[in-house]
Amino acid sequence: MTRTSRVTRAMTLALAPFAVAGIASAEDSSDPIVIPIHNWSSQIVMSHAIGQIFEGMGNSVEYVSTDSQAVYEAIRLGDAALEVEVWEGAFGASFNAALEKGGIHEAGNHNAITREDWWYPLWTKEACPGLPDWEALNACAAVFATPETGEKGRFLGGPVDWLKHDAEKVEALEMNFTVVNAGSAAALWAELAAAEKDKTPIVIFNWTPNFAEAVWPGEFVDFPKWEAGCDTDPTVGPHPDRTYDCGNPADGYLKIAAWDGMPEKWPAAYAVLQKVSFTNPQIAEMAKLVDVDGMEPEDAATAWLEANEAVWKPWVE
Ligand code: TMO
Repeated sequence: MTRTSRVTRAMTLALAPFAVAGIASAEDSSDPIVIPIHNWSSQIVMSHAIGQIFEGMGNSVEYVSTDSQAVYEAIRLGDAALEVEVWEGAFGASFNAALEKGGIHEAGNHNAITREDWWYPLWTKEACPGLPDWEALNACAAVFATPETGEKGRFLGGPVDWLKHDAEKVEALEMNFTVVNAGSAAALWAELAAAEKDKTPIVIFNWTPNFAEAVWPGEFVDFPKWEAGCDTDPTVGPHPDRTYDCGNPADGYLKIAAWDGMPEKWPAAYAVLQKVSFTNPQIAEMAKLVDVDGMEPEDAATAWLEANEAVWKPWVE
């Protein structure tokens, strides 16, 4: 940016105090608000719900399919405007790295508690009664063995971009398991449904809030408790010389992130975004509309907004 344009910009800001304060005179840019879409249902439905609220205010919105880790760099650079679901377990590290570089900030925090980790449906406990303890799971590894994993137990992880470091965890805790990554969230539910038919023991990656908890009662595996730095600092966690020797946060946050340029470019939409806050049951319901009821995410978002006006209308008024 040249010196002249920097001065012009500063003057524009000085002359437009109302715009800066977010009062009615602030006009949102007609450029589309780019909302990134990932590969699990609640995020897709929530993105469309918030996008449809913005469209109802007269904004234009563009949905772009984006890698769920790279998105924080994209937002920092202004290529995407916001992220509606920053899960602490999966994305805390990428979000923090982007925060440190600058250009992105926390715009809100859902009234939700999240957990993402190894999980099993309750019938699995019959074959491995010491669950949910991780050492009991490890002692039962043979129960989860498949031709694909030989003598080792099979752990079905999520798509690789969720970057759960399951293989690192297996190594750090010396577990008798092999990690197999599912190609999609839908592949996790398909395997779970298949295992349910004859109550085959199975351990997969799962999370809450999610529709799955209403369909398949189950439990998360209890690993050594997450402590900040367990993923980066070998001294943190039970093994003083290893990283990833711990579980994921059991009471993780779910935040909303935004590009630093958003408040100035789309002040009205940003003011709404700051008020957005969904609860565990609301988020689980958004996923259910797609994963159980089979709706398209756009239609699920519209249906959710129609059924829940009392939740979101006050954010817009
Ligand atoms: C990122 N996820 C919510 C699927 O764990």
